[in-house]
Amino acid sequence: TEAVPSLLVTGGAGFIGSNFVHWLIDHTAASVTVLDAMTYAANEASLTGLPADRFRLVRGSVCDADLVDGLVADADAVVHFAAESHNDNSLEDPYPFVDTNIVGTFTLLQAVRRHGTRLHHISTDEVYGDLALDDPAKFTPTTRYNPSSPYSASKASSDMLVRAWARSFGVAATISNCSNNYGPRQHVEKFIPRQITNVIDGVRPKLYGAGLNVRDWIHVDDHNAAVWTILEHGVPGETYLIGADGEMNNRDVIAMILELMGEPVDGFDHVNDRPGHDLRYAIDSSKLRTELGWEPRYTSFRDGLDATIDWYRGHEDWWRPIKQATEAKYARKGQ
Ligand code: NAD
Ligand code: TDX
Repeated sequence: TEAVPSLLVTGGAGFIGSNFVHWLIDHTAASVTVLDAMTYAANEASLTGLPADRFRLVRGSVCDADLVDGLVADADAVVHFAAESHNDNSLEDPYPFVDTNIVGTFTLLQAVRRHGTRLHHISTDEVYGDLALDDPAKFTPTTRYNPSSPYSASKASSDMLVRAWARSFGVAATISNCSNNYGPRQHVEKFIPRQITNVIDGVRPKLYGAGLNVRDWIHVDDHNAAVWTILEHGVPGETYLIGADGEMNNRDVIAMILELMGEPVDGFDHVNDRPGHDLRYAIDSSKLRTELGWEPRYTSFRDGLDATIDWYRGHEDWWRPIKQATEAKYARKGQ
């Protein structure tokens, strides 16, 4: 009988990583080790209810070379989600972004190189910079890198390291650049959960600037199904863009949240804009669809958003402990 694959998932206590772990347990036979530094962005409650014989959590940093080497030695493949992920934080204090996103990815690359281990690196569409609102173009795997924020610059750097280790050292690595995710277990610092939990608290949603900025929304389960497809069938050295044709501007997203939650659609506040705020992201995912046969299952953003609102309504115990400190930080910046 074939041995059950053993996966190392970095950053598995965060938003997308924890959903990936649940997805793996539900949809595959894999056993999973999560390596997570349990920063402010992690939530141990995101990993409750997982079977002890298939899952374990190791607390530690992807920058810890000895720890990473030992874990990689025991894994059949590594999926690398760990990162500092919030643009606004990267404008306040960029150091942890350089450390975790760049040095952490370097540390992992050295380990998978030593052990000949398959790696999938999770990245973002923000490495490509932004598009004009009326530009018919979308991001493709050949779009020039042009990051705007310390966060996106650190992710672009990590992608470049992965490409170099694949080409120069033959590391069996794939990369995916995904658009904005939404769904359960996303930190309340992020746009959609911040507004949903504000409305639950009777606080008006907060829109940066005029709010005409467009994001290309994808449900986190669709992202993770694509990651699994790439892990199984992707070609080492290749980059795949993940997106579900979900472009919408921030003002319209807030209006939809308000409407779904039974509030007047104009019941939001304009607050200070983000410095360097990217205008528009848009993903062309045709390579992933054509070559690997992936397709999104959440084709209605409205339905996915409605289900996400239900999740936050039903899991106040998950987000309540982090809500107040998150809002206090925004309040200091007039956001
Ligand atoms: P998140 O902030 O919710 O989770 C990140 C996790 O990484 C946390 O659990 C945190 O504790 C952990 N972590 C941070 N530093 C670490 C370190 N040094 N060592 C080990 N673990 C560490 O982020 P997310 O939204 O789930 O994003 C996950 C990945 O997906 C990131 O690489 C991000 O760049 C990428 N991504 C996110 C989106 C999105 O819309 N959220 C879109 C595209 C790509
Ligand atoms: O309160 C808010 N009001 C608001 O208008 C917040 C928190 C955000 N915004 C705007 C800024 C963006 O245009 O909403 C949009 C989405 O903001 P974020 O949730 O901070 O996401 P973004 O900056 O687009 O980055 C996200 O997608 C790409 C993730 O956080 C990244 O990790 C990922 O790489």
